Amino acid sequence: MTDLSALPLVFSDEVSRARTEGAALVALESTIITHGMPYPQNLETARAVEQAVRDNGAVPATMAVLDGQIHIGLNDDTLEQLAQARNVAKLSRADLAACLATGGTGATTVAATMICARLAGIGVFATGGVGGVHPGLAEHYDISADLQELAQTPVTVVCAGAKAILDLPKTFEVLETLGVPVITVGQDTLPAFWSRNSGLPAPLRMDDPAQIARAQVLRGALGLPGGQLVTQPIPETAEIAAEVLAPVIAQAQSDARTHNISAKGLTPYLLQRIYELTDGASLTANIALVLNNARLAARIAREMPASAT
Ligand code: PSU
Repeated sequence: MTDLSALPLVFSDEVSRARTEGAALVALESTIITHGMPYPQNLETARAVEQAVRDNGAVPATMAVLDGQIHIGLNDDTLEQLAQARNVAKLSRADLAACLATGGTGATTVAATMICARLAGIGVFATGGVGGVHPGLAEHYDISADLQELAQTPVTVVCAGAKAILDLPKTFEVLETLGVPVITVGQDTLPAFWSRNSGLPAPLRMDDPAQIARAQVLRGALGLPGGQLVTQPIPETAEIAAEVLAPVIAQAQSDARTHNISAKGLTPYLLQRIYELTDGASLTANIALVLNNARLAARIAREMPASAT
């Protein structure tokens, strides 16, 4: 067990109350706010996602590191400050402790949010899309730390697949190698973030939130480390067809190469470029899929016993 007293953890009033009452909790990340969407849509989305969790019977816990403290749940003022802040660090497993030690401020990626969720005893987390294997692996070895985190931290992550800017076949191969259950909800093929269908078969399909929660609990009981990746397709009315998006993604990737963008800067750059190239349509889709994932995560969280983590 982690010694929580040694950690600078700050719980929001809403999350503290939920913990006392044993209410269902859903973790939310902050990198999507600081690096994934422009202001003010990032703030509006963060608020709407929290509300979607509440409307579906759970309590939201948005994670961030502020002045060297891990915040589990943010109040509205803090959410607003974060949404407008510039040059906030993007924290993953490798830099979380260093940020705490130096009193820094940073937004949590999927990997860092999973770590914070586990500390807070939260077993379910909703986001848009996990990181993965970027294309051109031979020249630029870029694999998101999110994948390794799924293999070791027992949190069920609800997303709309990996972002379509990634090499999806390689991303799901890596997850298979790492022994991460990849579960699709409602269809037999993996979704592709802005589009419903990646053309890749879903390794597992489960449509019942109670079964998804139970599978996470049984993983723990079996002595298997790690979480599960739940992939839910974007709502039909909000999707952008893969054929429409493919040339846009190719253009954004070519622009990233021209400007020598890599490492932590790559995903935010590509998302921003695709937003520009689609006249904002990619953002509208991104918002719709995150909200949809928040609703499902709340339904899974309600089925998860507090001791699941
Ligand atoms: N989901 C979104 N938008 C985002 C992200 C998720 O809809 O920006 C963030 C998550 O924080 C995820 C990160 O961990 O993108 C992946 O970044 P990278 O490829 O650098 O690992």
